[in-house]
Amino acid sequence: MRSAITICLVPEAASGPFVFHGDLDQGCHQAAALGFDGVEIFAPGPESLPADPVAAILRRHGLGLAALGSGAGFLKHKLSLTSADANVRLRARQFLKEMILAGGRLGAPVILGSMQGRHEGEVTRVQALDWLAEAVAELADVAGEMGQHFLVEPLNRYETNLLRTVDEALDLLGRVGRKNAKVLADLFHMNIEEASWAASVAKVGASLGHVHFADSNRRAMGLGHTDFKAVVGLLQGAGYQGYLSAEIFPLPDPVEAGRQTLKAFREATRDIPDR
Ligand code: LER
Ligand code: MN
Repeated sequence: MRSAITICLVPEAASGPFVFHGDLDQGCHQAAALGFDGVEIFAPGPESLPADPVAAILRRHGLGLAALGSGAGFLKHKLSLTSADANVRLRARQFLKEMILAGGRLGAPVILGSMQGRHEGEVTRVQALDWLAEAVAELADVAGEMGQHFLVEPLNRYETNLLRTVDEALDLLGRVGRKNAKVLADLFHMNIEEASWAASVAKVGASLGHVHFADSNRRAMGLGHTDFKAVVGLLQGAGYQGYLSAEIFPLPDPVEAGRQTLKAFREATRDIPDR
């Protein structure tokens, strides 16, 4: 397993669960100085991820790109794959497609989290899940052409009423039938929604594509009450070899949150060959 830390380039998400904010080069400098293997970028959109300059920054700091968050499509542009408005749904797909192309050029997968939207008003749950399945199939195919996974993230009940558990995400992926569409397990959301770590991790198995490494209170791992060594052991047992990416609040400050994350990462992965 590899360690990653989040960098947010979206001013509207300044109070969000991201460790470094504002500047990619500066965030990468701090991530590399702490000893992370990679970074995850929460960007305003595809236009802010030009392949050559971004790849040069990552290379200069010796960092991998773990994933790209797409939530700015929702936060900044109010785009959702399940909006009642067909034009909004179309623009949401377009935004995600361009993010996937930008990610593909940088060798990283894109996350579908808050852009899944929610069912409300005239849109039934059945209708929203139909639209979501159709969009995920199309977007996974775009990702597949770039040799990438497409990451589908269940969120807690305060953020969506669509995919909230690993089971619900797996049901959707079963309908979609694309091998490169994978589940993103955010340990903060899972702490709220899942009945059992062991059952959920066992169930997701090889469909697990990425992990948001956050404690129960969304602070750095080790600062809440998650038994992270047990959880990482379960992930290892499921054969997971990807990133544990710290999508957490920068508390007490970004550097300390990063240090604590790496401390927990190292403790939890110490006995894992090649991590
Ligand atoms: C939002 O809570 C979250 O976990 C993000 O990763 C979704 O885009
Ligand atoms: Mn997350």
